Amino acid sequence: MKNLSLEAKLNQFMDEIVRKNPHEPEFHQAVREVAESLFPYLEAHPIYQAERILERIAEPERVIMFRVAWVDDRGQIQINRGYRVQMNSALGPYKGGLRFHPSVNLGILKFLAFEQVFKNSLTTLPMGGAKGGSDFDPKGKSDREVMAFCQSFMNELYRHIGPMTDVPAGDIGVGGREIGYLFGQYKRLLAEFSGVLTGKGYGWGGSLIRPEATGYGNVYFVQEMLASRGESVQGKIAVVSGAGNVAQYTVEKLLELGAKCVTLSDSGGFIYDKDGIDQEKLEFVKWLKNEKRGRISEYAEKYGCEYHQGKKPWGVPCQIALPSATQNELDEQDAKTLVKNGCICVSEGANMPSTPGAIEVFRQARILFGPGKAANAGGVAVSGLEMAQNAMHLSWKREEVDYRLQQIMHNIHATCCQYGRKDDGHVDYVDGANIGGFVRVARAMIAQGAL
Ligand code: NDP
Ligand code: 2IT
Repeated sequence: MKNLSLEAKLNQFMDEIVRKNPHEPEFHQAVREVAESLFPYLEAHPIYQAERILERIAEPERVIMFRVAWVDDRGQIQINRGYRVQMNSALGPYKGGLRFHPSVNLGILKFLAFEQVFKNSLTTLPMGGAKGGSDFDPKGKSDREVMAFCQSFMNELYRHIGPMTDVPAGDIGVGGREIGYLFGQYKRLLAEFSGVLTGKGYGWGGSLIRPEATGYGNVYFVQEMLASRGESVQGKIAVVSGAGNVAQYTVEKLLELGAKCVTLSDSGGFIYDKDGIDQEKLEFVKWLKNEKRGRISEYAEKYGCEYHQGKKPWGVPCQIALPSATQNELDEQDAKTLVKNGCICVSEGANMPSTPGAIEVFRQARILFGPGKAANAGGVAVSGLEMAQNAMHLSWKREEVDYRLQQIMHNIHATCCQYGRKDDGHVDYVDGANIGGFVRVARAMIAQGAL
C-alpha cells in the first residue's frame, strides 16, 4: 500500500466508492473532486489517513427514504418518494436544503449532502451537513396541491428533524411558499413553534437577507476574487444562468455594483438582453418566477430581446459567468468558449454546475474559478444566522445580517487562499475550498472518537 502512487491510491479509493454506491454518478463526481484535492494533503498529514476521515465523511451517517402520498385536485392519489440524507454531524446539527424536482434521486441528494458538509464547515458556523427532497414536481401544480404534498412530506419527516437535530431549508423547487407549508405542518404535529426550518417568512421567525443571501454572497465572493487581481465588478458584463432564487439576487447585487447582466435562463432556454437587465426588468422576473410561475421566454416577449430555446447562455461574450441553475449545466466545450471570449471569472451559484472537464479548462487557463461550496455558501451562512436569531428570540436588522454575510464570504475567501495557494503564489480555489472545508470537520471527528 505504501508504495502505491498517489494516483493509484486515489483510484483504489474511488473504486471502492463506486462499488459501494452504484448508479450514483453525481455522487462519484463530487467525491472524486474532493479526493483529488485532498490526497496530496493527506500524504503530508497521515493522522487523517489513519483515522480514515475521508472514508467516513463519504458514508452518510443516516439515510431516510419514505413514501409521500397526497391527493391532487382531481381527487386522485399521487405517490412520490421523500428523502433526507444526514451526512455528517461533527460540527453541529444537520443542515441543508430540500429539493423538489422530478430529477431528484438518492445519488443526487448524496452529492448535495456531501458538498454541504464542506460548505457548512467553510462558513465556520456550527452546522453539520444534510440534504433532502423529493421527485415531486411543483411545476403546474396548484397552491393547494403543493400544500397537500408538503403536509404529507412533513408527516413523515418531522420525526427525524428538530432545531437541535436537523434543520432543513430551501433549494430548487422549495422557496418561501413551500417552507411555510412545511413549517405549519411541523408546528401542528409537535405543537411547537421552533427554528426547525430556515428560510421562514419575515415576521414568523425568518431572517432578513436570507432570500438574498446566496446570490448576494456569490457576488461578494466574486468581488473578493477580482480584488485579488486588482479588478472590480464595476463595468463588467455578466452572464447568469437560472432565473430562480439564486439567479435573481445575483443579478440584483451585480446591478447595484455597476455590472451589466445580459442573460437569465430556465429549463426552456435563455434570454439575451444586450441592453442589460435593469432593476425594473428584474422586478418583472421576480414577479414572473415567484408569483406567476411563468417561463423566462415571457421576458423576451415583453422586452423584445433575444430568446434562445433549448440553449444555454455560455456562448454570450462576458467577463464574469455565474452558473446559478443546476448541476452539470456548464461542460468542457462551454468552458472553452467562455475562456476564448475573454471571461476572467466563473463563480458557482449553483451546486456543482461545472463538469470536471469544464473545471479543468478553467484551472488550466488560470482564470478565477470559485467552486460552489465556497461561492454559494452565503445562503446556508444566513440560514445559520437565522438559527442564531431564533435561539435568541430576536431578529437583527438588514444591515447587521448583510454585514455578517460579507464578513463570512471574506473569511471563506481567505480560507481558500490559505489552503489553495501554490508555490508560485497562484490560488487554486478548488483545492482551497476542499482542504479548508475538510480540516475543521476532520479535527472535530477525531476529537469525537471513532463514529
Ligand atoms: P429555484 O428553484 O429558485 O430556481 C432554479 C432555476 O434553475 C430555475 O430557473 C430552473 O428552471 C433552473 N433549473 C432547475 N433545474 C434545471 C435543469 N435540470 N435544467 C435547466 N434549468 C434548471 O432554485 P435556486 O435558485 O434556489 O437553486 C439554484 C441552484 O443554486 C441549485 O443548484 C441549488 O442547489 C443552488 N443553491 C441554492 C441555494 C439556496 O439558498 N436556494 C443555496 C446554495 C446553492 P425551471 O424553472 O425551468 O426548472
Ligand atoms: O445548497 C445550499 O446550500 C442550500 N440549498 C441552502 C441550505 C440551507 O440550509 O440554507
